[in-house]
Amino acid sequence: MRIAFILFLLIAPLATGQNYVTENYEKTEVQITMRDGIKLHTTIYSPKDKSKSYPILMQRTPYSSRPYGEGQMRSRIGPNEYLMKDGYIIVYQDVRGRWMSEGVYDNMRAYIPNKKGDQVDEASDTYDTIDWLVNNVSNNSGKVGVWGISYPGFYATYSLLDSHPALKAVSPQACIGDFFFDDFHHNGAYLLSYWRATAVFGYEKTEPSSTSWYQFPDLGSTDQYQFFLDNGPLKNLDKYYKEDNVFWQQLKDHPNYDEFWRSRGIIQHLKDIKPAVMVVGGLFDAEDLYGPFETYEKIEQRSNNYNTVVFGPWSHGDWARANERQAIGNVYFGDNISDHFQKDIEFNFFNHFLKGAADGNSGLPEAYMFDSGSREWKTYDQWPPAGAERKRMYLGADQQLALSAGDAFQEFVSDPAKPVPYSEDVKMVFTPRKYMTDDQRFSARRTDVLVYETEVLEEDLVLTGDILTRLNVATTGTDADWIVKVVDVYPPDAEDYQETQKYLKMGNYHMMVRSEVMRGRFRNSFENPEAFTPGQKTAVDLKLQDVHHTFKKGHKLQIQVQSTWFPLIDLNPQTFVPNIFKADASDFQKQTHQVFHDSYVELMVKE
Ligand code: PG9
Repeated sequence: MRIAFILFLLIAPLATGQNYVTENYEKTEVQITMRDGIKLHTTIYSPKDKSKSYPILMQRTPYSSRPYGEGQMRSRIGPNEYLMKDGYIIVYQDVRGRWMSEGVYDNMRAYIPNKKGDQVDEASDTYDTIDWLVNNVSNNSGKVGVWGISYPGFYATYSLLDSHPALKAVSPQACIGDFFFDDFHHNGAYLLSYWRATAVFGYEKTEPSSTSWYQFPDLGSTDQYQFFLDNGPLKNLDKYYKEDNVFWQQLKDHPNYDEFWRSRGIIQHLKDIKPAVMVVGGLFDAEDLYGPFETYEKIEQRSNNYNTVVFGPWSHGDWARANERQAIGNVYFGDNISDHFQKDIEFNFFNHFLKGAADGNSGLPEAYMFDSGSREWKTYDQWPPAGAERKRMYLGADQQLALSAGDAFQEFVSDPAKPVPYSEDVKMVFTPRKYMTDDQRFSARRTDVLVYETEVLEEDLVLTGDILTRLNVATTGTDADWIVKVVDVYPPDAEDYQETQKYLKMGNYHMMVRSEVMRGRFRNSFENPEAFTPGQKTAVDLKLQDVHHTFKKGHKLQIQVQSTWFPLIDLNPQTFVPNIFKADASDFQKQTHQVFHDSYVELMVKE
């Protein structure tokens, strides 16, 4: 009896959502013809109540326009239940070249400014789709919103370019900004942990398809660390892709930030935006963190439209799920945080601009930011908030964060044969999603990780905004990666949560707050990599994405520096080669690295 009841509780929300849609919406599927004649498969859910008109909410996706229950991953239809029940026309579209749509797919298709004749990109496809919808879908109010998470978030951002006049509100969420800084690379280091995901975009379908046409390689291992360590250089991985995976080939052929990647970045085009925008992201989003922060910031700098930002204590896409307790790994943040977002933030944003006065006064703040240390929402009229001052802390001797520079250095041996794991529990994953709050004690105790920390804080230290790092380093080699981690060291008597595994207690927990890598060859230019001169002191600058975190009294702020982070990122041979994707095993050399005590982090401290 008890099992059945539990199962009902688990399925009920889904069923409710599905039953509500079935009872109150009707579904049609159409092929909308683009200006170049290509037809895009579009699914339309319209309220059965035809006595009213409704705005349109659309998502364009490479992951199929079919919702949950028809073999797809979505747990429900629409951006959230509150909007569904308030009454919207919900539209999903397979983007060009994916699933049931015609045409040729182009991964992160480059935007074409000033398009001529039947030149097309995702902006023109969005424009042509919206034009058809407002002129052909019954009971539509003539106002359109677009939303999307992750890759659909990229298409949401894209809808802002050459936008249709009916497009009034857009919410890019965990939106990819640029594949050289989101998802597959971080500052030029390749995300090896994403390697299996290249299959999703690596193969062309031969005809419209309602079933996936690509296959994931069978690696025969659940231990991602050991699998990739045993496989050695990246070029040894080719054998796992049965036929040539186009995207994997592109990754190998374009190791630098060349025109192939630059042309596909969308951030550069974000100016003179007209629709209202609400950018949403997760402070612990391991896939797309660069994209949402950069999207909000560049729109804020170069447009006068209504532009707001929301960041919660979420991993990738958590805010769209109905999870009661919000926790990431061992760290618990609170209850009903996603529900609050859906009901009080996302609902108000779209209803204001698609059903209300559509002026700039949505009642929402400019920045709705969760503090991942004090575990509470805070709102600001700008981001980063006023009153935040840059404070410099030096990576000093004796594992201390110092207020003045030292003149010596600390050194460590970096061995590609025994790299620092990126987590204590490195399973074979599709993409890494849950490591960003993991306990960092395991790495702090390794001899190839340098540690610097404050004394026990005598009062709260509130960090907001980005963290700029200047590493002054030297190496016996000619290439190296530099990873910086910002860690909140809990006091010995910190409280435990139900998420805490039975063997792990939160006393002295080293919570990772932010982390980033700079592939040293790109320190001066992402387009033109440069070798290090052995033994020569060299500056490496590294920006860590924004944080919003109170290091509470009794905690310590800790910085960790290391040169391997495996297999989150691939191994740097530590000898300069033209293309690491084509390096030989003999190129991978143990080297000794030095970090000088005039290196520093610059934190934005909010008084
Ligand atoms: N940005 C996410 C992703 C991209 C490519 C491969 C795997 C994941 C996403 O769209 O979910």
